[in-house]
Amino acid sequence: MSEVSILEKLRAGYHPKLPAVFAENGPWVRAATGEPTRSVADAAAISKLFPNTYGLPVVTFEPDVKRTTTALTVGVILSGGQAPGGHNVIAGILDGLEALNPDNRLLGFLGGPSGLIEDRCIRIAPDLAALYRNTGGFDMIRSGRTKVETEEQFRAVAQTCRNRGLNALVVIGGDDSNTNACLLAEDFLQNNIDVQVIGCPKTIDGDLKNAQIEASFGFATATRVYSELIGNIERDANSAQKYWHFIRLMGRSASHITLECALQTHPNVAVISEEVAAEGLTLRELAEGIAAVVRDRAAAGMNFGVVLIPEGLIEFVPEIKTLIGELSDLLAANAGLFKSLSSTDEQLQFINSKLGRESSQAFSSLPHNIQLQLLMDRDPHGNVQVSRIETEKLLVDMVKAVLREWRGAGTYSGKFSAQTHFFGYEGRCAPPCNFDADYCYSLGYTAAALIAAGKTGYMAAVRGLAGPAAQWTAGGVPLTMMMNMERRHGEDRPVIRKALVDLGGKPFAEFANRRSEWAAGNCYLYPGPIQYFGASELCDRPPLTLELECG
Ligand code: FBP
Repeated sequence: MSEVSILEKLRAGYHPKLPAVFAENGPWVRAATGEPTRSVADAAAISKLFPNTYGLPVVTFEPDVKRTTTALTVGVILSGGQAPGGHNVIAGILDGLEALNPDNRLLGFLGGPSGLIEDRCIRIAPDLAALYRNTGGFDMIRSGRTKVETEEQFRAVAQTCRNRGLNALVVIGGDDSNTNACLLAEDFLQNNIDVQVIGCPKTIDGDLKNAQIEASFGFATATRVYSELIGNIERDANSAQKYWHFIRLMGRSASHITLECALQTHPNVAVISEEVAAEGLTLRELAEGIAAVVRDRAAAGMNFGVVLIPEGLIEFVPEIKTLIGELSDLLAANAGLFKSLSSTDEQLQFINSKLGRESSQAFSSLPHNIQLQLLMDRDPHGNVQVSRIETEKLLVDMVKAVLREWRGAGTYSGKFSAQTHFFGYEGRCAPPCNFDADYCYSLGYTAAALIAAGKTGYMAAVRGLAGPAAQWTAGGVPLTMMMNMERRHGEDRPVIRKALVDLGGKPFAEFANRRSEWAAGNCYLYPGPIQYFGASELCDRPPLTLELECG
């Protein structure tokens, strides 16, 4: 990193804000504990699988006296997709550990969990961290999606911990990576390996949240980047008045990103997958709903508009959800045979011969490219890779078909010319906004304090996020508390439950109240780029959905 931009140079001097308990006491805090906890569901199965880490109490930090702690070696990994602020989590861990004891050492394992399995790491010293403070990306130690799964991999990780003399490991990741962190914590306790495991909630998708974890980091920055781009496109649409823009937004299964961006930009249509599932809409009904907005705007002389589509939409359309479930089980059970089929035609034939009647019909109704996209490899955690399914193109084609029918029937006479976009990677490595820079640094500091308190099997938790950082509180939430059983790779497995958009919650209610006005008019909002310097109301604001959720 020889040359840096002016923004990076100035931004390096930003001092992230910490919750008062740390701002006033440094990492010398006392862990106050509450009652034993239960998993969000499937308590019997989860408690059996996690006999040592199940039922731990929630931890809240309170001020304590300064004391000397023994020197520790701590490892850290970044796991899964990039999210703005990861480097600040590492900086927070480093500064927390340094303050506790200058002899503490932090090791960064390279390329995610595989770095841990293969024992590849670097020392993260203050001069290295200085190059990455307040920057986006995960390039300091990179990331990866390998899952620690087999007995051999668990033993390899244990061996790495021994080789490096680790006392603790921090896993910075999403729901699947933190599930893995919990499995590691349990495995270490079962095998008398004295290594604590702490998780940190990362993902732009915003789906790693619950009653205790208010937000995952990265969501605030990524949605600001997408909202800037959407606002720019809205202004272009309103200037040229000739295109409908169909914009697919990253976010995996949940529609949190789409909902947040809709609240920030007021598009004409925003599809929320969770609502599609709740109403049991078919793809055809969904297309008809969008086409109706196109038709009504055309009747008012507006042959243009903006539609937001969540990346994971297709998984929520009931007939496609059943199909995806069947496909995933089929592909898991016949992986070798499927791979040996040399042409895509043979693969499609094989799949069609194995699917049940309804799924086979749903599969046949899809265009060829979408069929192939649904057959692509699942990620190491068994998820369909929805970022590779071009739902925005599918919807444009379906809306076109509906409008063609309506034109034939004499109920539509407008023009429909569509542009498609996919925003995802554009936002994942943006320099963190103040909210993420502060939140991430606080999470890292909290992880260091949890390690000093001797905790394992916990996720670092910083709360009160809708208020100013000085009023935030810090502590830890047992990872088992967030778990339930889900079907993955054809088997029931313990996983941290993903948070979907709550259709009874305030953010969705706000959107539902306003959407017909946005559909009919041009109520576009242009949020512009993230501001790193200037008025607090511009720079420090948390996401709108978080403000609405936390009052
Ligand atoms: P995680 O934070 O859950 O790892 O995923 C973030 C994400 O950006 C998703 O929104 C998206 O579907 C996926 O990663 C894309 O994966 P990849 O980086 O492998 O293309």
